[in-house]
Amino acid sequence: MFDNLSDRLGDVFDRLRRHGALTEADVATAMREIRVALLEADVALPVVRDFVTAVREKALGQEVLRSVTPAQMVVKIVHDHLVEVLGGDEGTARVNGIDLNAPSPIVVMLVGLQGSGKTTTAAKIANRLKGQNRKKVLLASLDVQRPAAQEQLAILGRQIGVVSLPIAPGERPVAITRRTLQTGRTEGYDVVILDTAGRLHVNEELMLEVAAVREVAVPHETLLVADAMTGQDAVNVAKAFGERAGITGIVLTRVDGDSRGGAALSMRAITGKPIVLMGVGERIDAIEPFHAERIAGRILGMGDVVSLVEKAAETVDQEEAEKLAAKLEKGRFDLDDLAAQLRQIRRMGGMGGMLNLLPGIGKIKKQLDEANIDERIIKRQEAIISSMTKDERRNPKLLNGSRRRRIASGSGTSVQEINRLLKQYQDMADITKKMKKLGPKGLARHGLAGLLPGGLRH
Ligand SMILES: Nc1nc2c(ncn2[C@@H]2O[C@H](COP(=O)(O)OP(=O)(O)O)[C@@H](O)[C@H]2O)c(=O)[nH]1
Ligand SMILES: [Mg+2]
Repeated sequence: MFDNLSDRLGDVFDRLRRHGALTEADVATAMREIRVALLEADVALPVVRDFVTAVREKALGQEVLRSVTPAQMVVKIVHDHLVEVLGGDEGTARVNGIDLNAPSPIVVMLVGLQGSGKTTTAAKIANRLKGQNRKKVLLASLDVQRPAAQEQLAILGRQIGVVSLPIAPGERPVAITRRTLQTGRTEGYDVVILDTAGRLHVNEELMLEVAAVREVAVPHETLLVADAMTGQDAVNVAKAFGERAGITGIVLTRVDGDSRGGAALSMRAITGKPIVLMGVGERIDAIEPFHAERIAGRILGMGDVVSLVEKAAETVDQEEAEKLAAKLEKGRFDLDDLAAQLRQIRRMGGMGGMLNLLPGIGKIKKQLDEANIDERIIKRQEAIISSMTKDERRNPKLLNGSRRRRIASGSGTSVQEINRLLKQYQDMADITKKMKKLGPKGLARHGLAGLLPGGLRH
């Protein structure tokens, strides 16, 4: 997967690398080429458009770190944005693609078109949950559409030593579902996996069947199984299922045969649902959890450049802190500054220990505690801010309802989260204004000197 896209992007960066400093024209040319590369990789048009816009915004606003070249900087920006588009680390809370944080039996329902790989995937997931996580798994086929579909699952189950629900000829999907849940409860299964029937295309009959089964099953996970090789079609299917079937995640299959990778890049952005697993072959063990970071690395093939820039970024923490201090003194504090602070907090390993270093910060501390700040939340907040345009970051007053909705879908968050972040920002901005009034001496008198970022570091 991604071979062609990798090559194309490699060429773009090679050309950039010859320059000493990036001009606006360089960035424009690179973005044009990245756009073509993404389109050739079959990435959906709106996703390409947003991608290019976001990267251009970041590239133009970005100061080049000491000790890296501008081109390396662009590689890093493209990498980070790829990770974001692919869903960041939202999949890491899952175990083999499944969120196991629910009472047993956890119901997992697989939906998708005929031939997308549902039955194979059901067995693959069952095999991993049993082998790696010691889960007691029950498989059940609701596929009464295709002859022998139920036998297919039973055979796979026998191969991996996982029980499948005994077949009752003539039984309808909803009745099979009831019997599966009953068996799951009475026989103490941890996870039951429902393998549903597909159709050749998304149609009303399929959606009604899925809805009827969902109503009875109340699945904890509804995973769409989609064939990566069908590219844009897979994205359209995902969109339809996302709107009608309440999917919680996506399994991309036949990734082994997909050299373009466009589906992977578009899915998360268009549906807002995470890709949780990738099927990489016909064998029962040919399935992998989806790691956005790793996939982005594979697409770019420039891990060394990315880590180089990351190292360089660490060394500018101090510079950032000093700049922020200067802004605070002038009583100016925008969302770029908040993002810089969030980054620092994350690098320093979370809020926990750090807050204790700050005297006289009771109000903020309480808010942060209430907001239950942890690393994942901070990352989401960073994602929100980086989905904003430069103007919006400078001037948060621009953020009306429709902009907030756009940012929510761009960052895979919700409008409520954005509202919370802006409230937090407003509180901080208010404090900086007060600090300005107090002046440096007043700050010291109020024991607030520690609030200045220079004071965060020891
Ligand atoms: N190469 C490859 N083949 C797969 C993958 N997943 C499923 N298949 C094959 O796709 C075909 C259809 O799979 P099946 O599970 O029956 O699809 P269903 O109709 O959605 O249940 C079978 O021949 C599978 O072996 C995959 O990740 N890679
Ligand atoms: Mg099947």
